[in-house]
Amino acid sequence: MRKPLVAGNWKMNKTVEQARALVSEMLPGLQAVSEVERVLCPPFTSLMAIAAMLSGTEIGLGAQNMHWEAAGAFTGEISPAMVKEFCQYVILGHSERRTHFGETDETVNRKVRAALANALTPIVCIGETLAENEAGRTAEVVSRQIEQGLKDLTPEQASALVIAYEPVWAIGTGRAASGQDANRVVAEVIRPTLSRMFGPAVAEAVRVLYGGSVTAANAAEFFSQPHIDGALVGGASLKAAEFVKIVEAAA
Ligand code: G2H
Repeated sequence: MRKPLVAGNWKMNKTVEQARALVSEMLPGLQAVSEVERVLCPPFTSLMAIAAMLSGTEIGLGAQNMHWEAAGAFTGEISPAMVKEFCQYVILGHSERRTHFGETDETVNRKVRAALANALTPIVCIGETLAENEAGRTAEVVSRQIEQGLKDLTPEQASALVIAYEPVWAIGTGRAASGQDANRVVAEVIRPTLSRMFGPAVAEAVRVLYGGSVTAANAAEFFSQPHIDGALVGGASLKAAEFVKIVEAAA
């Protein structure tokens, strides 16, 4: 019922020339897997070039961040309309943005509302740190991130977004959560929180991805879980053959 989605978060990697080469290498493999919604999220500087390469394909393009304001004196920032020129998706609230750039649930909420108002699909990242996990605070942290990050959305808006559950201790560390553990958080915390806020139909309809050290070797373990609808892939999305394998595993 929920179409699987696999997005590649390239983070701060690839010049335009390198980005073009990577996309050329993976494009034929990606195009063959139409059962999966496929999204590439290169850095801002490559969006225009990659948009041109993806034009006429069903592969989506996403930015990794944006500001919530429409325009103005915000040096170094990118507006929703600028993202919308090239993209259909935008990753918001990634833990690296929260940790290194001071993003909070409140700023994530502003960005989510701005993305939806500009007809962009937000991929909203949530997840607990290692210390929170070990202190048994996963449910509290994850539900707070949803309650505050998705505050004041209508059920219709909420049903249009995508959530990426990324336990912070699993990101880029090579130490993925187990499929069962991730599924349990989605089933017991994420969907019930969405249900309380927006009703059971929305909670069932929203796609929830797993993120954190997903590889071709472990992807199937996540995709076989009933509540996990795909993945937000970092490091492994920079390797063409491996990323195609991950997308194939979601089909
Ligand atoms: C988590 C993920 C992509 P990686 O940040 O968002 O990255 O797969 O490298 O852990």
